[in-house]
Amino acid sequence: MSEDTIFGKIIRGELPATVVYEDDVCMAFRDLYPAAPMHILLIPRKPIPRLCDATAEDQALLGHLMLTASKIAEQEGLGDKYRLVVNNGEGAGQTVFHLHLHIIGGRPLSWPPG
Ligand code: D5M
Repeated sequence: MSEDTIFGKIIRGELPATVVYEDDVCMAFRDLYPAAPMHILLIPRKPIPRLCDATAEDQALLGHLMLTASKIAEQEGLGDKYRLVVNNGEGAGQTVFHLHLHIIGGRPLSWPPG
């Protein structure tokens, strides 16, 4: 169950996190194992395990996440130099099965990613 993930525990305040943004729909906190000088995770409060589990009902929520990611990047001083990543499923490197956007920046970002 997605509610039982580490991120579900963070939402419920059962695990600590360095929160940088929150509203009724989502919250954002610093990644515990940063892959870059700036690495923030943005999650919906609704427990959607993977992006591919989202439905048409989640359209507004997904749009809100994208716009909020942009707002957080601005708030954190990343300007227009940042990357958003969603690892979908185990084969793509997803380890926590509660949908999350990685907001990564603060260093040059090469392409393609590994
Ligand atoms: O990304 C899952 C991310 O979650 C990965 O970058 C580490 C991070 N992580 C794991 N546990 C925590 C806690 N407790 N706080 C903050 N960040 C955490 P994925 O795309 O699933 O591989």
